[in-house]
Amino acid sequence: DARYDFREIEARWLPVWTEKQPFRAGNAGDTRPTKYVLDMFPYPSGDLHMGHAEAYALGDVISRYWTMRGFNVLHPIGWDSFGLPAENAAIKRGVDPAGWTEANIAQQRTSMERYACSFDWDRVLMTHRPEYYRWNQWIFTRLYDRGLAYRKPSLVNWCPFDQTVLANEQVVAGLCERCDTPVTKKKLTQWYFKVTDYADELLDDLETLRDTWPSKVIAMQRNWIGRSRGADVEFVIEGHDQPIPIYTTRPDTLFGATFMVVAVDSDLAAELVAGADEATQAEFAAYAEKVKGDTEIERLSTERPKTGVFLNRYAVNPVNGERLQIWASDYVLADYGHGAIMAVPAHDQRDLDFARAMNLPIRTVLDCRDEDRNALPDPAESGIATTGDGFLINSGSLDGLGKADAIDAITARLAAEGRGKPATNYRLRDWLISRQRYWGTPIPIVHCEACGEVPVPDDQLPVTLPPTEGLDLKPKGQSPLAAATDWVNTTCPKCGGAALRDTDTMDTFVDSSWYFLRFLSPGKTDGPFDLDEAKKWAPIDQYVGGVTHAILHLLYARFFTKALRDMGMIEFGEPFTALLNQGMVTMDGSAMSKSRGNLVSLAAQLDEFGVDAIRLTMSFAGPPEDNIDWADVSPSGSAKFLARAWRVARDVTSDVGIDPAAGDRELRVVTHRILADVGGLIESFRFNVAVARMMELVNATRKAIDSGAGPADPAVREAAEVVTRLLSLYAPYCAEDMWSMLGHTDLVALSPMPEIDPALLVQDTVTCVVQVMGKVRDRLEVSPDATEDELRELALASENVQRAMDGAAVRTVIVRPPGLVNIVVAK
Ligand code: ANZ
Ligand code: ZN
Repeated sequence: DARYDFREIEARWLPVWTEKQPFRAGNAGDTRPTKYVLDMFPYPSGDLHMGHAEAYALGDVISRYWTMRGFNVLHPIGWDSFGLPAENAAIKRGVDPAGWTEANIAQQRTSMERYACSFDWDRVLMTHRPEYYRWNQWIFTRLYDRGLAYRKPSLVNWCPFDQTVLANEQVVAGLCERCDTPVTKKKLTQWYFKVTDYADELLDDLETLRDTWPSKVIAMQRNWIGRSRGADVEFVIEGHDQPIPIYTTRPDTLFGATFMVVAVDSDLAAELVAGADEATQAEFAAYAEKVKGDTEIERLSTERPKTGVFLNRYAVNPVNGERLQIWASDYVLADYGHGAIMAVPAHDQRDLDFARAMNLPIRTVLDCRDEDRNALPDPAESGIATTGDGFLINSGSLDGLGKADAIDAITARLAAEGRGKPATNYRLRDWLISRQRYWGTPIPIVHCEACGEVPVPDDQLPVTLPPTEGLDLKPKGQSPLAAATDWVNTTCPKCGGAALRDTDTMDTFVDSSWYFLRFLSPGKTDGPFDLDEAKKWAPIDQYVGGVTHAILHLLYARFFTKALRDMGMIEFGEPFTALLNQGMVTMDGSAMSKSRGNLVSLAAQLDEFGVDAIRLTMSFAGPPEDNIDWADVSPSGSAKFLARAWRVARDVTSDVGIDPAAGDRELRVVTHRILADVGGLIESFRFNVAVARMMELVNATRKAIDSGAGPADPAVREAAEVVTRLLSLYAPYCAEDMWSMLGHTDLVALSPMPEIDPALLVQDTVTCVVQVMGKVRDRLEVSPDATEDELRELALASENVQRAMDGAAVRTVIVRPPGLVNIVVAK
């Protein structure tokens, strides 16, 4: 007998797929409904790893499923091939980033083909190629024209020893991650995209994704945008002509404001301290220096002991005329709201910590209660601010109002007096896209002394990267492109005079913000994407990828989509209709990494167990969003199951195309029920449960062959074919081989899912459990549609029930059709 040999099977089918390219999306004449299934494209930083293997296994189940369900599926792949890994490899090993990148891409592509990814290989794109990044530049100029791309000076983290700009993640406790030098700030003029123009829409549209995106991701997006509604209130400052505004979400607590705090690094603090005595100025300067390198997270932490300096200046509380000390501290941020707050220690924990540390007054202005309506302890004594709802006290004419009413009342009063107004703030900041690095898209702007910033005209795009020869790629606060003098020196597109190219490159998140549109017409030379193709395919029906991209990538892609819509290029405002985030593949509970030494090589796993067993293991390990601990799974168990399924196909002896209706009805019922269930399971991403159902079907078919209807029964063939088709979603090599053993000459991957026979799904009877006083006394086979009355009668007529009741009178009968009757008797 033939034996299951995955190596032989892989060697047989891979060339067939390579030749036939079965997953090309249908072209213009195709009348099938469309589905766009997209896996997040990889960085070509090495060969594929276990994480890719998981993501692509899951994306493939979805994509192959819709193909078999009769959809015209678009399932493309490309490479996010600009960015640091290539540049770092270039610096470390002196190789050319382009060559390094292309070699990795070639290797990853070979691995993807081996892994049987159902990609449309005619649509491959790579973001480092000028034919792609040309359109980044084109879109940049459109954003620029609309005021959505602009330049402004900003502070960046700077390591004075390495002479390099550091990302926030590279600053650890204020020190450079590499050399432990204290990090300072440096002012650089940089390019931004104005994401904040879309803040409300980015937030409000999340509502439309509520049923199709993980709620965790929606919450993360919501927090990142961080819309906050409250009021601006103006405080008069003694010895300062202009009143200063503060932002508060709690204008109801104004009577409890007992001091003010300004951000230590704000212009306002500098201005106020300039009018103070010398000792204060010195103390302030020392304090400002001390907290300079700290991150926003550290500054806002409630755990951190409060520090600050009294500025020897005073403000006036607008509602009661009280004199308030003004302090400078790091727990107030310079770039949120107005960089200044009114401090209400009784009802804000950080203000309370600060007041207790500095011995400042604390006044409770809300009477807050627990669930039992007991008054909460006084914050001044307990050290715990009362932040909940309550009734106003110590607040003059507002006393007795609830929190919400008080917020409205006081905001209206301040507005009427011209001393305040409703205000909204966002945590979201504009997107800093400038990178002082080589391996990215050059910013298509020319700086001309006469004309200023001039966008490069379309017919001069792409602005290609200069060759690396002679350039020092090491990060140094100025782009390596600045040293490419022949490249930098150019003529102004407007006046024809001498001008300089912008030397920054774009953040690689720009590349991934619209690549899903480029897949629609990857070869297009007169525009970024074809508008009709976009109408046909987009938005993406199903996006699959890691939760690591749950904030920035998705937010930026959503921003691009809205901006492109406002340019009239597409008609939708959300790029990803549905999102699936797969978990991570870990080892002994921790993330795999080279430095931990717990890296499992995908290639080695594929060699040992075969592609199908690894793919199946990835899907069967658990719900897709959970992490897979590779120490806990069993690829050899998967391989055994595949061998068992394969032998079922091998053993079928009936011919193709015979009528299964003539066969074993019991097996047919099992087959059609499982077929019906698996569809729903896959559409709800319960891939592992679907595998379990397939295992059941393999077992039932095996049993029918060995000790039931026999290998020639038409129902056995039907069952084996259903197994093969379902299995092809997970284990395409094995399934293709089974399909051919079953006598078919087409590819199972392209064969339609069989029709479900509804007659076989009808359940003839269900079991109704009958209890007397909660004890099971009988089980009745009843119609699934039996009514309450019918069930009551049947139950009371049962002999077993009568015996158990032993002549007692019936008190009540509780009926839950069709499964349960409980009889309560009088005792
Ligand atoms: C008085 C008050 C009383 C506040 C109270 C809260 C509770 P979100 O929700 O994040 O918008 N705040 C304002 N500007 C700030 C800044 N630049 N840095 C740090 N904190 C700042 O928070 C708004 C609240 O955070 C504001 O409302 C203000 O404190 C503080 F019982 O004002 B509140
Ligand atoms: Zn000019």
